[in-house]
Amino acid sequence: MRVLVTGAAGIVGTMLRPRLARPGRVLRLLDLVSIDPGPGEEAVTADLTDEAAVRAAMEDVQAVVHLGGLSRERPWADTLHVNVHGTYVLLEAARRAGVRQVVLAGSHHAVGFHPRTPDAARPSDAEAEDSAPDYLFPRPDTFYGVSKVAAEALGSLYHDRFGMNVVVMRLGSCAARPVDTRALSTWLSPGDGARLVEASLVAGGFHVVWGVSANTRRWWSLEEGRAIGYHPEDDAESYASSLIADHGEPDPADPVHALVGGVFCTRELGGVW
Ligand code: 15L
Repeated sequence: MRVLVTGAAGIVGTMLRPRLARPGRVLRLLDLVSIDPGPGEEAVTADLTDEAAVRAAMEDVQAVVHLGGLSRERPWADTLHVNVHGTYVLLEAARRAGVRQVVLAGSHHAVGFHPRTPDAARPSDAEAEDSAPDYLFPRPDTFYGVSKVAAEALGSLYHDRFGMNVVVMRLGSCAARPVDTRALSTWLSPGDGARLVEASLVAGGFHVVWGVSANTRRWWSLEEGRAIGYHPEDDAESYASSLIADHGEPDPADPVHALVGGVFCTRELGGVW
């Protein structure tokens, strides 16, 4: 099986690359910057918005993990071109090549303006601690968040039109370790990121799942993730005492903690930060 991984040299791609290696699986690593391929890997240097290059990269591919694109806020034109058009180019190339399985890196910033507890009187998840349900309606916090809503919409369209199996991961804070007290709730460990991609690579249908570890303090549902076979093993709580000693207890009234998108909700729209 050959899996095309876009954005393979990025932060998430670099963490996932060794964890997605399997006997009998070839990872075709695509990025703007050149990559030195190891055993079981192939490298393609290409721009995601270059239709001919992406079509060529799709040859003999059975599945795609799309991590490429801008991962933070940028001016509208850049976000539209790279994230929205780039995702269209990727899905269209996948369709033409007959690829049936696509995993898209979405983001919680697609729903960033939702408050942490949308409606306390109406528990929206079977688990009390998960106050943000799966399939939360889009409420982006940035142009970046809008582009991730568009990725969800494009994934849904290609599923309904062409029967492609698509999972969009609403990724939290994917890093080697949680870097601040917010991430005690939003952290996605590299190991759990790989577990989520593996589950997504065999899921049928169209799904939007939260990309979050089994954090004690999480407030995002794991129900849909579990339904596709994602069983996270890590918990940011093991970093809680040192992070709280350094930064203090999280203040639930602070927008950083009160809104799903945290600081993305308050920083300059379309700025470079
Ligand atoms: C994201 O979606 C970004 O890609 C990443 O840079 C982080 O800022 C993350 O969200 C987060 O909010 O923790």
